[in-house]
Amino acid sequence: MVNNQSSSLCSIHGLEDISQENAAACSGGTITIYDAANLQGTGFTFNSSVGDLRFTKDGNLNDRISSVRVDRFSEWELFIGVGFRGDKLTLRPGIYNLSQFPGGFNNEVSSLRRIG
Ligand SMILES: [Ca+2]
Repeated sequence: MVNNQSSSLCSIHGLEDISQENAAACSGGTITIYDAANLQGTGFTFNSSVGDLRFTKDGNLNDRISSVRVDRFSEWELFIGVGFRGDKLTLRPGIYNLSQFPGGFNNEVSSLRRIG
């Protein structure tokens, strides 16, 4: 799990004792998903595709995502169904509340695919 403190860790040069997950976040390419709007609640970070959010290293995250942060150097697709099925949302780097998009993505996303 990577929280908001990871962005400040990234700016500390010469810091070697950071976790593997923080290192991934610092190098870019991650998505962090939150179960509340405005990047609130608990954040869970991934650097590769997740085909089924019911079963992740952090437990069942299915149909819970309300906001996301897409890190630099990456692009992600969020799907309503598991296995990259159903309606999808394509997100470039930035922060988003899923309620801002039409199609009912809030609390419905079930898989994540990294496409860039
Ligand atoms: Ca779903």
